Amino acid sequence: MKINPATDMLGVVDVQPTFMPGGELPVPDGDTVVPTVNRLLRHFPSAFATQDWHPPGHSSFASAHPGHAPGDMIEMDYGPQILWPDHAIQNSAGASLHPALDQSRISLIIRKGFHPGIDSYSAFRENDHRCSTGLAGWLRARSVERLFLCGLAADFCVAWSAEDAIAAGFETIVIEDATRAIAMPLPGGGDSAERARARLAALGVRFLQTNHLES
Ligand code: VGL
Ligand code: ZN
Repeated sequence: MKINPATDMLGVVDVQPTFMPGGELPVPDGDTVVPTVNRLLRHFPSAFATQDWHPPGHSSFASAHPGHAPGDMIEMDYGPQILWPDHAIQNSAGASLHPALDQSRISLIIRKGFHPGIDSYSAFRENDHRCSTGLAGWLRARSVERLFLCGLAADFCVAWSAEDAIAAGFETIVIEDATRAIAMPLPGGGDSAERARARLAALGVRFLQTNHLES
């Protein structure tokens, strides 16, 4: 697939040490996406990144809900919420963008999850589905028609971003070898990675490998 620099954009989701082995919410092999994402970045004249950015005691942390453990599901006013280990704490080393990420073409960084009571997986809006990050407007102002997504985690922040990108009218492509999934087992069988992929495919999201892109 040929990249059109005028109308294509790359989004780099949550490439932060907190989501990598040794971090607080490690995605298996999460660190292995960094060189692939850097290779991808060379195809695009400009890109944006997201950064999970939680205050201490954030409501998505199991530690903020006595009696609960990471992986538990609770009901928030905006719907069901999976509880996570404390992660991506503002200003911690783990919350920085990965030091080996080539940021030379990243012109926008969207921080998400900073409201203490609302989690935010998607680059476009918070999990209450009300507060917008303004990303759709930024993309439209830059004449973007097609959005390529990579980063972590494939089944949460990348998947929710892809879903909102389609809803906002962007052609949406996930670069599969530049993502890794948490793959949490789910009640009823299967895991979050399989479910997310099927949900996205049904919405019209396409999946591609880095070596199928040319600039
Ligand atoms: C993420 C869970 C909690 C992600 C962020 O980046 O996919 N997942 N916060
Ligand atoms: Zn988070």
